[in-house]
Amino acid sequence: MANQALKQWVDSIAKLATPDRIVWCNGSAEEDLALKKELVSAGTLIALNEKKWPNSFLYRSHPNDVARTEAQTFICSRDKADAGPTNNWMSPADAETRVYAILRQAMRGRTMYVVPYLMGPVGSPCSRVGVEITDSPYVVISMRVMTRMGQIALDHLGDGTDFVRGVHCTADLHPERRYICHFPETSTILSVGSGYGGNALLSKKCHSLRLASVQGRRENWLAEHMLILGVTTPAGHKHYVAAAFPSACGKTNLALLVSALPGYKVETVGDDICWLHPGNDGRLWAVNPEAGMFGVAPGTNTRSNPNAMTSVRQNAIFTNVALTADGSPWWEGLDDEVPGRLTDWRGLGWTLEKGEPAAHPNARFTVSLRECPSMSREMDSTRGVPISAILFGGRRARLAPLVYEAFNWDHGVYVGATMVSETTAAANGDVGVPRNDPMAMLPFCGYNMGDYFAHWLTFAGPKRPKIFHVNWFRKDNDGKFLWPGYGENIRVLKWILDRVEDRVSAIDSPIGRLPRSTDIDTSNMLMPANRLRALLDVDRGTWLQEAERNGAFLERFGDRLPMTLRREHGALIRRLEFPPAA
Ligand code: SAT
Ligand code: MN
Repeated sequence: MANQALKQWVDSIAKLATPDRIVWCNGSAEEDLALKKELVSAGTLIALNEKKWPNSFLYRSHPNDVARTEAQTFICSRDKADAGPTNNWMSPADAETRVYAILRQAMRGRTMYVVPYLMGPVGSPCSRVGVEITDSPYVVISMRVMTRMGQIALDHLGDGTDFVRGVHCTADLHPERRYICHFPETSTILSVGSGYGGNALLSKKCHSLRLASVQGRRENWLAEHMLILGVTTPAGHKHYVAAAFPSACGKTNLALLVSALPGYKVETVGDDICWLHPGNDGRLWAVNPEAGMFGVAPGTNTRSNPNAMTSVRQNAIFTNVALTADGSPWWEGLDDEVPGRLTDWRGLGWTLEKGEPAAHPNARFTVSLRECPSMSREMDSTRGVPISAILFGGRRARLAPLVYEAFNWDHGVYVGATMVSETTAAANGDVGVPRNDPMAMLPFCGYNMGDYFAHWLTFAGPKRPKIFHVNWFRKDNDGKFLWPGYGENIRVLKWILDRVEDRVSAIDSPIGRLPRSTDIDTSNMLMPANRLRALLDVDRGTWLQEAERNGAFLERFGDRLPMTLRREHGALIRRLEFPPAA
């Protein structure tokens, strides 16, 4: 082992956690296979029907450990004000004391895996190295899918000292002894007491969003909770779009979209995380730091997301889905027919009469993007892809129209900063409650979000992407979705790209620029004119209430809230109160 800084750090953690064995992971197929065999014989992993689902496995997490736990997630900056009002904060010393107490001898009798990983394309100046120490072999096999893992990362690091240090220990999984702590000043993560998703795969939210957002602020780039997709138009023009939606709001579905409009082709660069760098040409360039998808299973099927279904046909790891008698994975919304008998996500017998879902609502599939038919070759591009449009959006049963365009960059940042979405099963807590989730980064921004908004505002410039807000989730008075979503969302992307190419005009409204209803291509779909009007409707009264509520949210940032956003807020209220005569 050549890298002394890495070796010393691993030694220090080994001294603390006292594992029986230390394994340095190289990321090879043999290593992966051996781990899976071990996990299967221990009963931790269930091999699925080899004929139907080759090299695929089911993993069940502890029933109290099924989603990110935001209440136990901490930013441990030296100064509390740097974590800001939307993060939980703990002092670095306090966090170390608490977590070290749990880590002490916690790996006795266990194996400690050292997992080097690279976030971003091989050879890219944007890419970053992390090393995760973990006692969970499930984490190791997942990291191999989600990142470029092993020797590749050590090669990138060389004898450098600039790498994110992540320690993960399953410990006793007791929710009261669960801590996900981030130390932005030392690029360190300490995560104990959870083996699930974003709590345990430290490359994902902990490194690529919380720590990377801090690093991006220092180095003039942005780490965002965004998918990246490419669209080729019938005229052969290629555009890239980045879109921020909260967890479990359809990022993977949009990223893997199969166009319902002939002539449009969508390719996938990323489905969750995007690192945006300003290029010398004035444009913003995006790389996907990840290599795999950790997608929500329930609701995924051959109609809603055919590319995801093809992706998971082999080499997939399923977590907390149900199991059929023939060893296939199953989840709500997979097909119209519900099997009479299943084994549910906890491993218990299940029948429909139980009245409970068989798969956990936050059940996931983990699969390499290389399995995805729509994967873009640009995923490995060292400079990334140039972004033409940024989309913000959430789940809004009411209020937000299908799509609108921000007037300019500053207004777009305001639109992102005042995003609201109904909560989902991706995090512990109530589901369906509207909450402010700026840029879909509320749970993932590693510093004061007031400073984060200011950082966003510095990216204004003539060649920057246009900013839009979309909402696929608007409902009518009977609670039925007004918009079909999924592959039909290309119709909204079409309008967005027409705006980018200056091919279509828009109508100014108080909240932004709206499409004329005739400019949304509804060919070959059932879309009565009154439903489209309802989808594009802006009700000034409810928007004023919304603005008031957003004003209170923004005030939480006090003097860290940029003046520009205060001004945008005031301007929105004036436009709503005194709309220009039509
Ligand atoms: O559990 S994860 O944070 O990885 C998934 C999500 O919530 O987006
Ligand atoms: Mn996510």
